[in-house]
Amino acid sequence: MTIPWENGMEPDLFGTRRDEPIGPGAMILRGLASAPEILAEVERIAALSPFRHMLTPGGRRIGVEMTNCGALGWVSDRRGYRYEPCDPLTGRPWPAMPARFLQLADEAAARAGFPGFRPDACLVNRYVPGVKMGLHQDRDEAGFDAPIVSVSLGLPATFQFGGPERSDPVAKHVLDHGDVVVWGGPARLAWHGILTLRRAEHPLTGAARINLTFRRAG
Ligand code: MD3
Ligand code: FE
Repeated sequence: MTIPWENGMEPDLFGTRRDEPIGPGAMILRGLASAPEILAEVERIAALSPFRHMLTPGGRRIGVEMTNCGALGWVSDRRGYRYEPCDPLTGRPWPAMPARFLQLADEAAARAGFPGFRPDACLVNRYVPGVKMGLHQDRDEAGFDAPIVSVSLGLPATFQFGGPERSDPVAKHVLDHGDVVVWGGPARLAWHGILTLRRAEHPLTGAARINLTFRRAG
């Protein structure tokens, strides 16, 4: 099925493409996920497994609030970082991955050159002004063959994207409501982070930014 709000691969009236490669294996798909139904799904997920601050293995509270959907969810506590089938807060399985999430993730990955993406985990991050996510790699998944697809909703944020070494130089890109980014192949283990969110209001999310990351974790 075709997603009706997508713009296809054709140049637009201004002769530009909205699909922006930002490095080997990494591509921004501007505005691919701007449908309000996506935020309605996030509300359904958060009603079952609420956003919460997790603890780092060192015992510090993570500033970004998190929840998950799908067969596996990313968790952090004194015992470490890992994926778990049940929400430690509710003792129940994480909410199911909505069908439209699977469709969106597969569509985005395919456009970026990674067909057949079947994520089994979706980490949902919530940022309020003053919150950031420091530079890190995503390496808690069982394998790195599959890409990661991220969806940004609500307030804009500046994303930092480096290379496979922590000391590699970083490029900055502003991610706006509806922007989707795909990382795979040589970009899969790139260091990345989100700069401190600036105070602002978004008509759909208020003073918040929501980020979905679709992963093949198990
Ligand atoms: C590049 N989230 O949840 S999404 C994360 O906006 C995370 O909440 C950020 O980093 C956020 O782990 C950034 C962009 C992202 C996600 C995964 C990546 C970039 C990535 C994996 C490899 C390389
Ligand atoms: Fe990450």
